[in-house]
Amino acid sequence: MYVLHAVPDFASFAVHIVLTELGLPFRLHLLDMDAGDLDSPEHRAVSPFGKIPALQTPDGPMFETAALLLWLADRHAALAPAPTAPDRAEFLSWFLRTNQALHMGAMDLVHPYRTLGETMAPALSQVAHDRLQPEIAAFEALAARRPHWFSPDQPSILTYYVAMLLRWTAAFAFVPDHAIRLTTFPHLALIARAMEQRPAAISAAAAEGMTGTFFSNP
Ligand SMILES: N[C@@H](CCC(=O)N[C@@H](CS)C(=O)NCC(=O)O)C(=O)O
Repeated sequence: MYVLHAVPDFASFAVHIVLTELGLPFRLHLLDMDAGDLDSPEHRAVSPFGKIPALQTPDGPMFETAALLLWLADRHAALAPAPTAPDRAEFLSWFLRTNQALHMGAMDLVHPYRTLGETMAPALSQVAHDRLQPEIAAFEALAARRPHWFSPDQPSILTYYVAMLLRWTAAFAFVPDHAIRLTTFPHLALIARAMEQRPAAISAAAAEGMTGTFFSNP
């Protein structure tokens, strides 16, 4: 059985949904950040940098959101083009871009004070916002093309990963004026709406205290 080290509404949410979507046996190991659980030896044994998410697998512990999602998709042959599929190349490019640019940008928008301190936080937030706008526009253009791995018609590890990050950029911006909503990104809004209506996402969201339009209009 998999054990997912999670904090509600952290990056573990996407992995939680994917485990549920795949119908895999797993246990949610909820940690309390304020109580110092992320620094405990037990968590550090699975997640050496003390971050969320981490996953205990039959092959050993794993950390990094993208690694977990990709490994689950490959191991269970679902939710991503197979390694030998012709569209694997393009899928992988967008998946890594999500991890490197969207995820990192969202972190700076939500937690700019962690990188530059309280005084410079609004400036970093502005930079993150200005970088994320064209980044999200590129994902909007991808969504308009509707490849089967980034479409409202079926879930993938990419649709769930991006939907989670769009929740963050819309709802958790450190500077409220820098929030990026889906009103000007209609194709991404379609994906977000479709993903939040899937039973797996509804069930994982409910377990983490989220309901309703948690992706499309959080
Ligand atoms: N690159 C890492 C980032 C992980 C990360 O920063 N997770 C956040 C939660 S979303 C965390 O653990 N924050 C607690 C902390 O930084 O102390 C990944 O994708 O897994």
